[in-house]
Amino acid sequence: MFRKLIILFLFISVNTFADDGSRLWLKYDLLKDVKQREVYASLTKHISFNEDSPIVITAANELQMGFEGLLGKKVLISKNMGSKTGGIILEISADGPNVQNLIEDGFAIHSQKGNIVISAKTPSGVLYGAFELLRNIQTGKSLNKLTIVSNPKVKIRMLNHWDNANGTVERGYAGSSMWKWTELPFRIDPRYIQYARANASIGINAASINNVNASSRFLTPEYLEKIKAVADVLRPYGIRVFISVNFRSPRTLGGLKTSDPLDPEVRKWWNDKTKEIHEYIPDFGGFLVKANSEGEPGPQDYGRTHADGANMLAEAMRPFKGIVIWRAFVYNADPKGDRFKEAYEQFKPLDGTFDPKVIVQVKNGPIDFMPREPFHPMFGAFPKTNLGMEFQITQEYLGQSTHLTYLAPMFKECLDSDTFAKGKGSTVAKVIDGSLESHQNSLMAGVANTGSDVNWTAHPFNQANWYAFGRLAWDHSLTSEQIASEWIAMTLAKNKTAQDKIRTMMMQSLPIYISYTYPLGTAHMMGEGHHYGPEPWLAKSGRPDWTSVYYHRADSVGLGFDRIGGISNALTLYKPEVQKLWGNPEQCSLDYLLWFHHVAWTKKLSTGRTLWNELCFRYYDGVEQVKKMETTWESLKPKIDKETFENVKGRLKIQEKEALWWRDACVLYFITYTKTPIPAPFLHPTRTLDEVKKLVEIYHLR
Ligand code: BDP
Repeated sequence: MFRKLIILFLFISVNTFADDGSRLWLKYDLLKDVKQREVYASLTKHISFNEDSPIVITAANELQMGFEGLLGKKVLISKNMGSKTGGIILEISADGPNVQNLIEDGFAIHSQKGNIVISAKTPSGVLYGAFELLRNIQTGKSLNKLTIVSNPKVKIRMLNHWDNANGTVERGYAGSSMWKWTELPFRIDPRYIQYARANASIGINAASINNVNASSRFLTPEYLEKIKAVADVLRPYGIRVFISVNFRSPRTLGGLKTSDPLDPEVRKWWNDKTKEIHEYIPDFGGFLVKANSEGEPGPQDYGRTHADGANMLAEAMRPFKGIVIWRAFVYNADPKGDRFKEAYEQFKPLDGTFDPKVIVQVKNGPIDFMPREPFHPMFGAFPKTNLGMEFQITQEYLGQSTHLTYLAPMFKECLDSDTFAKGKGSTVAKVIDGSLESHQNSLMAGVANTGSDVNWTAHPFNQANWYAFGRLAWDHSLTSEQIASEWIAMTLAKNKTAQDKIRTMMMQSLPIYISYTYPLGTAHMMGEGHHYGPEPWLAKSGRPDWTSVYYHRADSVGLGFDRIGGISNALTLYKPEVQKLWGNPEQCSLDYLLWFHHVAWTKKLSTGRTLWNELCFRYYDGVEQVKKMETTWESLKPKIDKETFENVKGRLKIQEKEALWWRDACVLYFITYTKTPIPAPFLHPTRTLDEVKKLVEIYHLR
């Protein structure tokens, strides 16, 4: 009787187990299908390796852990398998039919003489191969007759953490910093290892650990000790650490009179500091620099250029493998200018003057991580400079941690854009993977969305954006649907119908978000400072280009920023083919229309509606679509873990409330210009513009 009770208790506890999301996509829960488990088990009877580097050992351990969880059996690891079959061989080798086509970090998986061989030229390649094999099992793929050859398209696949020494995270929406600086180097939080595993599983091989608005403190011996401890944890997972540096450090830290990059003492200071860092972290990745941007110090403070600053650091890095990542996110406060053009204009004369060790990191669009931006005009216009991509995974302008927005389609839209730099097919992806101009260094960075929250990203679906970023950095030709399918199968649901529904929800989520926030190519209308919720009426700020009216330019005639003529002419920064695409308001895609044109409220668009009616349609429809997402999610209840289900359900409710906030704020504000009623069948909002303006206080945002 007692035994029966225990069994019953175990049964109940297993079935009520709530998933707190902490295991991300590496859940390794026992596969329910016994037959399927047996098939996998027969192919994974042992694990062996031919070279015991720490990274290869990591790979073997990960496989062991994965098999134990997924297949419910402990598999032994040994050096050299002998004549056994039915196992996994991890093999570092320089040649061989599959290995010849591999570059650093690439891997091949094939069946050979009754075993599955994961081969690579480097230990990290073996690690990525091991995770690929596990992913195949997690997503229920067959392991028979495997022939996978996979090379990363981009060399440095990196997360940028905007984490501060005091534990806060700039634009972080998932708790506080995951780095426990006060505990380091003495205590290693086990989450660092989970973090490393998650990154390695999607091919991320670099992390800058502190905010780009950088404190010099990170270069002190005290902090280098701490960063070394982090680097030691990440190293066996193939991840190299970068530090964001403050350009004024020679003065603030070194006591010098200047930080002028051409001053010999300043150069010596950086040379010595770089050497010192390498004593702590021999495989140091390099520096990430935000200079002369939003008040940060930089070479222009001394009448020098970005290239002078970057090249000085590159010189300090010369004896080592590391590199210098120099951000192109710069803009001056010129009320007569157009911020769209600032970075291009500051950097264009410097093309060809940067040291090969420098990568200029460019945000995907010309303004600032807006939900939809045309690709940055620097892509395709700097043939002699290594250009890297900077995406924002943390959803500063994309609903932060309450709105469900799957970002892979946004990343893809930018990567797949054609710059026409060298004729048709010169995509942004080819610029940043180095293939268009045969550059050796290539980079894709993503501003991380990780924090101290148990599930890392607050919104369970935000995990998918971290996942998608890594997968696309590895292979930008993957489709958003493919990536979503993988992620769903590994995290949320095994049931096919449920998977399909969730994928559809994810694929529709970004267009829905854009619809009730920034339709038709509007931009930068969010609340001041906190960047949450709408504030299209914002007309005064520290700088004109921090207001909303600077961007939407609403007046009694129409809406949108004329970048064809007028003060801007920004469209001319693009190649003629691109100009043709966006230059004519009759032909310009509605997605980008108001980025480039000031369109009359009464103008009939390709949809048959006037601009005003179309705008209203999108705002109202966006809200309805959120409600539909809620209904879909409700229908998935029996198929989803309870805790995750309730978590998402609650956030969708907030999303609905805030979609309404966006809708009412924008239509009530723009109607003051159009003076045209909201078209039927939509009903005029029940609250007034003044009431909506007060919401920012009611929601405690200000
Ligand atoms: C902006 C953020 C700000 C960052 C800046 C940057 O609001 O917090 O410091 O980007 O990228 O979008 O440097």
